[in-house]
Amino acid sequence: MKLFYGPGACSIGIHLILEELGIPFETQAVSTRDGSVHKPDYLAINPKAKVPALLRDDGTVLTEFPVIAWWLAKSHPEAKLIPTDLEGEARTLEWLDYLCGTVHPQGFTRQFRPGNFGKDEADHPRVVAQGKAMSEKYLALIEGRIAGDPWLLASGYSVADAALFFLARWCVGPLGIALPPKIAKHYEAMKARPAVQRAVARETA
Ligand SMILES: N[C@@H](CCC(=O)N[C@@H](CS)C(=O)NCC(=O)O)C(=O)O
Repeated sequence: MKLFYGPGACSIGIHLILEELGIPFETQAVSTRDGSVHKPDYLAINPKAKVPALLRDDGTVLTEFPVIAWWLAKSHPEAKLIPTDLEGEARTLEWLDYLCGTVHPQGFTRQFRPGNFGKDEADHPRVVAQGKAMSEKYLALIEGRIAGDPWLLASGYSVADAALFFLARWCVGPLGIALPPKIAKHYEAMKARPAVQRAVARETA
């Protein structure tokens, strides 16, 4: 298997899940900052021009963070990265969908790529400020719905935690957004996991 990831991008979440599984995998960095995701070589892998993308051992490529996370967890039940009961699985997918499908593209992408939301550069500071306000609102909602301690689900660690990690990492890093207490505790607990440390070290080497 080979993970295509962008240094500093959301794909760190899939990277750390692969590390949690303890299976062999390769990685290839594709920058989201210099336009590499739009070059023909990468479009041949993922025509959506996004990371993460996972090239599987059968030669097929899987895209979309929530689906890759779900597929990896379900393919390796021994790693216990997703609850086995229907309700627990549904709650995991609910988190993944919200974090990757709403919080990331609405609140955070406005701050990283204001040009996606308005062509006029004069509007960009307003778009960034709007994205920050939206992100803070989303974080407050997430804070109130964390069911475990420190993990998102009361049942324990799951692939959903990998999605909250990349969002918190952006807050603490480039965006300078203060984390509410439970999310801050979650972030510290994620950073203490050896699998997370290995993924971060590879991406920042
Ligand atoms: N729906 C995709 C979105 C992934 C996504 O937005 N990835 C960003 C990096 S965090 C990206 O590849 N951006 C490149 C670009 O928009 O040019 C998923 O959930 O995997």
